[in-house]
Amino acid sequence: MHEISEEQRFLFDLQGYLILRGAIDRDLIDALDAAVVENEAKEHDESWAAGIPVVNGQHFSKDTNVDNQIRLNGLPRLDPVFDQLIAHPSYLPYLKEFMAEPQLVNTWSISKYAGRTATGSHNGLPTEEYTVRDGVIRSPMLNVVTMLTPNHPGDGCFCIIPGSHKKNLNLDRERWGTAGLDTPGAIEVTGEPGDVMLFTEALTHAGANKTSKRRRTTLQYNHVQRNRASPMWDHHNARHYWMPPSIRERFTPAQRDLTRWMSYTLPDRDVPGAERSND
Ligand SMILES: O=C(O)CCC(=O)C(=O)O
Repeated sequence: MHEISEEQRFLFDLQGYLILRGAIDRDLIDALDAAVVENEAKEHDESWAAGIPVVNGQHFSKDTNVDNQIRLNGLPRLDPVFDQLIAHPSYLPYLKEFMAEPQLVNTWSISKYAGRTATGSHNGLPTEEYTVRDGVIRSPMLNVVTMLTPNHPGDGCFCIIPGSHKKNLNLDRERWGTAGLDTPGAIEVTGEPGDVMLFTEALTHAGANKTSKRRRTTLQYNHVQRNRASPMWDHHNARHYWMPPSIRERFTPAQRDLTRWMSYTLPDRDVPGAERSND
């Protein structure tokens, strides 16, 4: 198992991210990139997800509702080549070091084309949930970004505020929400195909303004700590968690709200890509 150095632990805690240069082999990067290009060019049958409450324009397998950008969601459903990044040995030791027991949640690609403007600053994890106790770093949500194309200045790179996972004040959203690199403290994360950035989701991040013409693509593989994925620690009871619509329809609005994740599941539907699991 790869040993995480003292400097890397220090830097991850100080900055909220680490960059692993040349982490993924070029052959795999090329295969992943080809799969993104192929899936961006294809029409996807989205009917399997119809009727799930949060499924709207932003949450399709292929999301084109933002100008000059294509986002693909749920990558292993789209092509088995994407499986190869799951638990990739170049970064798995870091997930274990900073999360203890990581579990993969969403996977998505983002390709930006000429004219894509800066995206909104956000963090997926409240800052108080990033902790260091007795020398142990814990980020219950940790995202891994793999660069498939050059991410050079002006390509619409990831834009982050180093150290913001420990910030005590918020910037005014109206004024700075989509200010990209003009946001106080923001820097652009640049690199080459095969470079990986891993960051605590408590870190404030966004996309910088794109001024170049070429396509820029990254893959995001997001992870949560096992305790956030409760069926993992309560596996002996997990089968009892979900209640079908026939039971939930008798619930009050407050009861339905408290169990609304149950509406987001696909209990008896076919999911595209699943047939490949028997290959
Ligand atoms: O690549 C970008 O524009 C940033 C993407 C981002 O913030 C995200 O996927 O959460």
